[in-house]
Amino acid sequence: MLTSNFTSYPLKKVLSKPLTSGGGERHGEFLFAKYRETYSSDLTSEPLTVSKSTFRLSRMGIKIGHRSLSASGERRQPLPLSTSIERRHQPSYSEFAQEFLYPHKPVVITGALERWNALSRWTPQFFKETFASIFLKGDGQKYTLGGFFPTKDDGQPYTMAEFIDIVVGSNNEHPAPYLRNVHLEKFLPELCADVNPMPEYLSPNWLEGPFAQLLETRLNAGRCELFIGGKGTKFPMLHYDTWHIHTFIAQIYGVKEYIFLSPDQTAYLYAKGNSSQITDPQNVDFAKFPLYAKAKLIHFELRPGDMLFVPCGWWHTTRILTPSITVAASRVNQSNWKEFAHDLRIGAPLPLRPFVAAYLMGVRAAQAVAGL
Ligand SMILES: O=C(O)CCC(=O)C(=O)O
Ligand SMILES: [Fe+2]
Repeated sequence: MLTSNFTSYPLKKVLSKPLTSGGGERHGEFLFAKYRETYSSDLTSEPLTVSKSTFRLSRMGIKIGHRSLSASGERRQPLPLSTSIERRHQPSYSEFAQEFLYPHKPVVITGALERWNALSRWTPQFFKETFASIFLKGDGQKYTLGGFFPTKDDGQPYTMAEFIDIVVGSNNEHPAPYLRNVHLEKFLPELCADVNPMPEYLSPNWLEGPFAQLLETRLNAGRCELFIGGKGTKFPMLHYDTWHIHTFIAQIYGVKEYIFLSPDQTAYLYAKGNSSQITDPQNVDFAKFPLYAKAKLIHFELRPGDMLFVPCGWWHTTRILTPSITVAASRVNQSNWKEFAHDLRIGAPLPLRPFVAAYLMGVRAAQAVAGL
């Protein structure tokens, strides 16, 4: 448990370790000073709703308070969807930071993954042929953030070949289960080279480094997570990512549809922690969730080569339109530190909050000194 880690971790030792170098001025304080002031005023007034249970649960793995929407009540046609989010081709880092990262504004970046071999190499067929007889299971892996391997009805693991056949044959009536949030480095380390180099937009990463060890074990240091699903497969919940992390979602193969709602829509979403009780945003029981009628949805597709920036606090979920392979990575840095640290603090049991606060101040100070 994180809480006991916090009590036992030697803070003095952490603070006395040597600092890492790197990063540079571009990601440093001047960015914060310049952009944060301009863009953060409405964000800071946003109520933070992460509960103690959410602190312990995964950002995606454990359902909280889901209700069956099919049991009763009025149903309507899917809501009219608003216009899409912005698409940008290879913005400079400072454009990205100024217009999207610090304002917490989503964007689809095109052309960021051009150097990834995965784009030309990874297909369902490639996974089937290369890893045919491996079992989809996470033995020996720490899945603190709810990585999910689908299993057969009797609980036995699929082989990759069996699973890919289901993915390819998937349809809206019988959707394939979702292999999701699986740590690529632990599951198929040989594939990590195919998703390199990481686009600059993912820098800096405060989830790694000698001062962030506790965060590393909880959030896998922001390393890549793998997702494979078929037509009709859905992410199981409408949510925003735990602890107000940002997430970058790189689409390798196939097409996915995303629904987004900005943080200012939270009042209409029947939130329990960072999950909404509304599981399917396009098929909602309005008798149970009348406020949802006011919610403004944003709808768009992600195609191979696209990279989506999901800013902290933005509600989202997805449905797969064609067999799909995706890689995602989480980030915390100056641009969402305040929200992240707040969630960690209020998620900790009351007596431990001062320790959590002290630890977080240490991490923050270390990053500042390192120039990140
Ligand atoms: O399936 C997807 O692409 C969405 C992933 C996601 O929202 C998450 O891992 O938190
Ligand atoms: Fe998410």
